[in-house]
Amino acid sequence: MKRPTVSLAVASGLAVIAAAQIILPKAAPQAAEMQMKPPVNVEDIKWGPAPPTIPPGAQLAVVAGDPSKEGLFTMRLKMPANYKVPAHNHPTDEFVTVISGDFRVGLGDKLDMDKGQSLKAGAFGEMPAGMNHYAWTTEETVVQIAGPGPFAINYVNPADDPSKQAMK
Ligand SMILES: [Cu+2]
Repeated sequence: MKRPTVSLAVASGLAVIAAAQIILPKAAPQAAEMQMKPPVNVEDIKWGPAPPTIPPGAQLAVVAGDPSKEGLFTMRLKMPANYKVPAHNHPTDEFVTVISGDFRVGLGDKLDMDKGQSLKAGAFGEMPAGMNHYAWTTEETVVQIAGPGPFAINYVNPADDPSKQAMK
């Protein structure tokens, strides 16, 4: 009794695969492969100075997409010990994964090192668009930031914007 049932399941499974192969356009996987950048190991990630919109001393690596444009992006931010990002928000949702170090994050309108949470390697945080938050480090820390672009930082106190401080 059981055998016919099993072979029927296998047969219907094969039918689904066959149907999928007919339905899926052949060009789609090829186009995706052409756009895909090869996977990289951590030592092959290319770092550069972070933009002047965040405090000096950090390094940035864009690993996918373009944070300055519309569409999904993924980037990494390497911060030295005792690095501080004053209270700010983003016009888009921000998804943060801690790669290494100790990333301290708090919610609110002013950086307060008595509040906040210590996030270690593997930790994840979601900052909804418009929510004020701040961050600091106690050791060299790497975070991965992903989300829909364009990525921008609005400092709660405009005087905290390092790109404006540099112009003075
Ligand atoms: Cu942020």
